[in-house]
Amino acid sequence: MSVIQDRKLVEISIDELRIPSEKVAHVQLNNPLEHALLVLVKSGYSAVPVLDASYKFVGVIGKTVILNQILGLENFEIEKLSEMKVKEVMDRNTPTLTRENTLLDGLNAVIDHTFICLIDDEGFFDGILTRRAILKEIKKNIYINSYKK
Ligand code: 2BA
Repeated sequence: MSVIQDRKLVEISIDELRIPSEKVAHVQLNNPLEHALLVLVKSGYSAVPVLDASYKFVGVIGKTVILNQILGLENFEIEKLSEMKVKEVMDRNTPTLTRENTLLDGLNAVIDHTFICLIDDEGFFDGILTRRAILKEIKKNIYINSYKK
């Protein structure tokens, strides 16, 4: 069933579309790049959240930035994968939302990002909102409304 139905986009909280933190692949600040690349390749995702040791959200790391870091002038400098840590190359400027934000906030955010990390009021990681979840929900609503007419 659609969670939108006759409700406005601003009345629906992101909580209803959230992927909970325990189902989200992540890496930690002090992990070597080798571990992060392994998580990314094995999970199949192009980017995943980065958490600190207390599970607070810090940023995002993706395959492209790792491969760029180890790319030398003529070949890949594979030893860098064990020498460098996630915290040295990750992106710390990614937007976040909370469960209480609305579907409209989520829709605005996923225009420029494939997923948005959710945090609680103390900064602890609280799951993600994906572009797929938002688009699926909006698509269901379009179908429901087109059958009503
Ligand atoms: P990408 O990894 O670039 O994935 C782009 C889209 O490809 C995903 O969109 C999904 O539709 C599909 N996809 C990729 N890998 C998949 C897999 N292992 N299983 C099922 N479908 C897969 P979204 O679902 O909208 O996800 C957007 C982004 O959110 C992903 O981008 C990834 O960076 C992140 N993501 C999604 N679920 C995640 C999870 N459980 N753990 C960590 N990151 C996740």
